Amino acid sequence: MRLPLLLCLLWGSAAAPPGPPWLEPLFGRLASPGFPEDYGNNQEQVWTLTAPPGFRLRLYFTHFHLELSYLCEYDFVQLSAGTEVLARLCGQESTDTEPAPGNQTFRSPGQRMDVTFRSDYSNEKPFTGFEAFYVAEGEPRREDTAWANLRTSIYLGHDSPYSASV
Ligand SMILES: [Ca+2]
Repeated sequence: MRLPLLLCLLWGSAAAPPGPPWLEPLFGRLASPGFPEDYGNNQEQVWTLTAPPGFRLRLYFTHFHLELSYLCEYDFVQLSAGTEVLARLCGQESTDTEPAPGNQTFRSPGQRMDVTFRSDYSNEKPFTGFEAFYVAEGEPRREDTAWANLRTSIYLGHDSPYSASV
């Protein structure tokens, strides 16, 4: 009597979905404090975004209006992955030394992206800050690899060792 019951329990546990589901949101919105109102002085906010394993993050801005300063020293939005700085943005439109995001899309090199907003102690005039959206997307490199493998096997044709079993 005991053995069938044990087998049933084992079967039940094997059929259960492996591991907990991913708890981080797959998309979301970020905005400067008080948006769409002007942001205050001496603000600092950090968002740590994490995509599920095998995914990375794509982020784009729908609004960007920060104080412009040389090399974005005063107010900025910085995108980073750990210690790697991906972009430091300020102003409203890009200059030679200060990038603004415009219609650019930013991608994290891995699962993680940190977004930092900072404002210094003063503003020449009111600035409305920023609004951005992010989404986790599949790692394109894996698709590239799969496609490359497929092309290789097609190219090899009858000489391919894989075609022998077909
Ligand atoms: Ca400022």
